[in-house]
Amino acid sequence: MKLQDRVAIVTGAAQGIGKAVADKLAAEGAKVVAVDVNGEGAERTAEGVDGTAVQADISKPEDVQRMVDETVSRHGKVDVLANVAAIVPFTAWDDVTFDDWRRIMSVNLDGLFLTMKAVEKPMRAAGYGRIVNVTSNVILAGTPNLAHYVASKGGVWAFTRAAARELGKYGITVNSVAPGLTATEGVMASPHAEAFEFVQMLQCIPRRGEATDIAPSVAFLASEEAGWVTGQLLVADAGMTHN
Ligand code: NAD
Ligand code: 4PL
Repeated sequence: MKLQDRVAIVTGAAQGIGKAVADKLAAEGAKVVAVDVNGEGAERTAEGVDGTAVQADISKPEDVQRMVDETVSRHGKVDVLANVAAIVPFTAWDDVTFDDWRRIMSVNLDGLFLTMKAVEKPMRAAGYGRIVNVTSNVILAGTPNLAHYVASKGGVWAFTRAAARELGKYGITVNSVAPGLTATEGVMASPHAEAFEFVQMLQCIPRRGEATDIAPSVAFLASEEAGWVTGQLLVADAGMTHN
């Protein structure tokens, strides 16, 4: 088990990739703090992994501080931050408004800034940390109907590189995982669900991506043994963007 006795905060843990990450980190021995704006969903995930839940909106500084305070008061430390929560829109370019843009940025980018700032203190005190930020292969593919999201996820990746540079001296690694199209509750309830057939033709491995296909990449980067890997992008998309 790669994460025995490690304490892991997973945002977006109510469903989809976040839930699969919570399940996988727990299977590797971690004590999981399942965080989501959907408090009931976070509770369900936490129950399944014998972990704890925190209802929090990652775009709100006071929620994020409470998330870290509750984790440290219960477990005494934060070893892993898996940033999975995000808004995944489907909006034709002609219909994207400035309000849409700002809302995406407030969750997908402000949320990263706030969570990373908040875990930095306990991680620096321990001289140890593993931060994994989920971006998307849309930053390589320029996928349509997602321009504001693509911009936010490009920011996630660029910020990951910068933070890796800033935090390495404290024993903290910062990496990104870039999934391709994945069958999650969010995607299956959106027009993205119709893209699987097309996307499978672009993949090296021609089947539908599931949340459990993504979680092991996050678990590796969250593990102690990945300590020589930082500022990296691990693309988990069945080779869709390999060329
Ligand atoms: P999803 O919509 O199924 O689940 C997202 C979860 O995040 C939900 O439980 C939601 O309540 C939570 N959340 C949203 N805003 C939040 C906030 N402000 N504070 C706290 N929690 C919040 O999404 P998913 O498809 O599982 O995607 C998860 C991650 O993977 C996202 O970062 C997404 O960008 C990324 N991703 C997804 C795909 C895909 O095809 N599903 C592909 C590439 C990247
Ligand atoms: C290939 O991250 O990676 C649709 C929606 N298609 O959110 C994504 C692809 C979507 C993706 C994504």
